[in-house]
Amino acid sequence: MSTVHKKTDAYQHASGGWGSVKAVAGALMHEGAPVTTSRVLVHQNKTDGFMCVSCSWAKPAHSHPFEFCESGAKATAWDMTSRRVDPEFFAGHTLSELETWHDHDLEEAGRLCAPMRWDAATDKYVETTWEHAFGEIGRELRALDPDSVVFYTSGRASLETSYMYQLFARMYGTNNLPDSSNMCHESTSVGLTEAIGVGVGTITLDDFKATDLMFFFGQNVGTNSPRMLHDLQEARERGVPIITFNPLREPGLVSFVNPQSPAQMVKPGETQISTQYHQVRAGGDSAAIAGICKAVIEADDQAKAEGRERIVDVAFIDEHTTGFDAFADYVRATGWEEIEQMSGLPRAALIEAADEYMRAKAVIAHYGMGLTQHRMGVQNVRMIVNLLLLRGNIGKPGAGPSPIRGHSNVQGQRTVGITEKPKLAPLDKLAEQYRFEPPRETGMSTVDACKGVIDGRVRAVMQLGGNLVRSVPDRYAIEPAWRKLRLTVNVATKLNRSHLVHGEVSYLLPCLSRIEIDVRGGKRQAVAMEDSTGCMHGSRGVALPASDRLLSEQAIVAGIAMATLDQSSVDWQAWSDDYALVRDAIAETYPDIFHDFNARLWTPGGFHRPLAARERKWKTKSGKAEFAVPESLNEDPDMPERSSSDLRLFTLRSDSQFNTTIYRHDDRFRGISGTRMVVLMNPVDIARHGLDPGMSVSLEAVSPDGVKRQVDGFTVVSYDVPVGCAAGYYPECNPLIPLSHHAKESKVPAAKSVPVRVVREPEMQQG
Ligand SMILES: Nc1nc2c(c(=O)[nH]1)N[C@H]1C(S)=C(S)[C@@H](COP(=O)(O)OP(=O)(O)OC[C@H]3O[C@@H](n4cnc5c(=O)[nH]c(N)nc54)[C@H](O)[C@@H]3O)O[C@H]1N2
Ligand SMILES: Nc1nc2c(c(=O)[nH]1)N[C@H]1C(S)=C(S)[C@@H](COP(=O)(O)OP(=O)(O)OC[C@H]3O[C@@H](n4cnc5c(=O)[nH]c(N)nc54)[C@H](O)[C@@H]3O)O[C@H]1N2
Ligand SMILES: [Mo]
Repeated sequence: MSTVHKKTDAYQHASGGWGSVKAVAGALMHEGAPVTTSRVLVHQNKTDGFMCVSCSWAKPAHSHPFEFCESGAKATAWDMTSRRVDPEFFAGHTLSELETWHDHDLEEAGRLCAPMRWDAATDKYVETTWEHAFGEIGRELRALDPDSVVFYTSGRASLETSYMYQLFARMYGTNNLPDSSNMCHESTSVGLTEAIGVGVGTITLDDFKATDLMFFFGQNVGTNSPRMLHDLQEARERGVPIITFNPLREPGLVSFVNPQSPAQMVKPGETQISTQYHQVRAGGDSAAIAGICKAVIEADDQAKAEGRERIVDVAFIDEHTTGFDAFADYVRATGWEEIEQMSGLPRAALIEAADEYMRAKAVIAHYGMGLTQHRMGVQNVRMIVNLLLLRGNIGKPGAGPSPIRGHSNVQGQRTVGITEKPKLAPLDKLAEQYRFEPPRETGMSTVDACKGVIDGRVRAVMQLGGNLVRSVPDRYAIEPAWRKLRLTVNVATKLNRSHLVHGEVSYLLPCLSRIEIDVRGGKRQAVAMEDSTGCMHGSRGVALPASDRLLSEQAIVAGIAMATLDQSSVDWQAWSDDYALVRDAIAETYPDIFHDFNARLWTPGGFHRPLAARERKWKTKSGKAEFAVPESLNEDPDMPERSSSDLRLFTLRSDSQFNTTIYRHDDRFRGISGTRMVVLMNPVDIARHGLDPGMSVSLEAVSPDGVKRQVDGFTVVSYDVPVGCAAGYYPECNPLIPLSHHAKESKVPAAKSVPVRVVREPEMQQG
């Protein structure tokens, strides 16, 4: 049986504090470059420095002396490691052997150093030249049907790289431009666009100063966007309540000690973060929000009947919205019994939240993967909007929806055209600017691309960052299918599983990290990104590159474009030698957002993109903000009746990982160390299944298609999870998720509600 060191009291301390300082120091020491790395950290998220490679939280105009957090420092240390995966490393290992390594060990082996080509005779990656790599990739791509090629982007690439990449893919002939947001906030892009006419959040950092209530739905701020804790702490010090909905009591959402506040560090004064904490059932958020809205509407009905001041914002609703009456009728008609059953929360708890909501004049609703990664993920987003619209909480200071994005430039990539959906890209403008006919058919999303790899329609996959064979669902079907591809090209900083599961022709192309100094055309280059609040920032690397054979992502995209396209009106060479020219091109395509891009690149605090919804202009079908009646409060209405022993598994990140990158096998905040192969269960369910904590179990998916999906060697951990739910780690649990189990409209894999059964492993395996 694997060892699980779980403190019985989980993590009793606030997040941040000395634990965080110790973790940062540990990460720097471990990666072997403590002095230079700590110097580098001073430049993190500063106006003239580099944008952190971790999350996408906003960067203030007046920065703290150390504008980084534990997670960001770990991510920086990870990139700045002194270890190298150079051609000598690859000479010592076949890919079949490397496949036996753990994911953590692959990445920990160090930074990739030189362009490599897979050699079939020796089953090894062998060093090649950039020229040869571009030449062969170009020849391969020219021989393929563009619709059989997929160009994936993980969310780190800069605005400049992303713009070049989408333009290249479209000039080549395809809209197959899936990206990480297809697995992440696509439910937001779809839901918010339908509801308020913009696919992104509408708040800025200034709104934190004007708000008087914040909601937190399914986002784990202490681990995944810790710099935001400063903003939350300041709001809490002003007395702003925070109401959290999360199946787990996440320490970072409970309380916080600011490691950069000497006063808090010396006399441990924690800031309580959440003033109400509701442990909603996984997938129960639509029901919980329906309950809050029901309480608001009922209070409003009463106020109206008694001739008192109305509770809903009647003037706003009349002038700015459609669909209010139908929505109000729906919540009136929905019984508390159904709401309680679906949300797992008592009526009193939802009324407590509603009372606070009705007292507040300006409300922000933050949310994350706990809301978007569900079959009803888009509906969840629409329910957030319904809640906000009731009291006019969009388009005024201190109020609005706040989807907290993941990767550091995932939002920006969409802004500059990385999308499989032609209607989201300015195709007419691109046609005119570059004198070519862009493809008009819808391309493949990430889920579609995976289906295409499985059914053979896809012949080549290029990944600009990312680790698809690990991050997507249905790993046991994905990996064998991936090996049948004709061409795989990976642009990456570190070795991962997707580089080992390769096609007949396979290239591994190492790129600079954003932290590193990038000199092209004799000049030190800068790049730009967009944060979660729609703000654009410049970023300039400060560290020496890991190897002299690395190229920037811009240069790699340009190199492949030149080798692939017969002719092109773009001077790719000039663009790859001077990124300011790319910014000019972006400004020409998107003048509203990016006019004077180069001049505004270093604006302290960044420059904002205009957002119509902030001005209460609604670019929706009706021209108004739209209420939506939910289809069902059940988290998966299409799923046939399930047995009462099934659990609803939600997959999580620990504080020691960045997506598929596993720094350590520990989860400090949740008190789990030494392994990630655990399933967190409520003691009631443990007993009901005849199990004991510490027991070794298998997890079996309850799959509608009859395919067996199972993972073994998991240890039962007793944890404060709602009855009927269970939690496990991403990506270890990904083999359990059927590819078809995704949000209905947005196709985001429903990683937060996977029906599973827990099965005791045979006694002999119990060891
Ligand atoms: N250190 C670090 N930072 C990261 C990342 C990382 O891996 N490591 N990843 C980055 C990326 S790409 C992203 S998208 C973000 C992700 O950041 P988050 O959006 O925080 O995503 P998760 O950690 O997957 O889980 C979110 C929370 O949702 C809760 N939850 C699960 N199911 C439900 C539900 O049904 N309802 C509700 N209300 N809550 C639920 C979980 O308990 C968990 O606390 O973080 C980014 N930042
Ligand atoms: N079960 C489950 N599955 C999930 C999720 C979940 O919560 N549960 N979350 C989903 C989410 S929100 C996301 S965003 C996806 C993420 O999925 P992906 O985008 O596929 O994966 P990452 O782990 O972010 O990618 C890590 C790799 O990117 C490369 N890399 C790092 N930095 C750079 C760089 O600067 N440039 C380049 N070119 N490469 C770089 C490194 O080689 C590293 O190994 O996973 C999704 N999958
Ligand atoms: Mo993400």
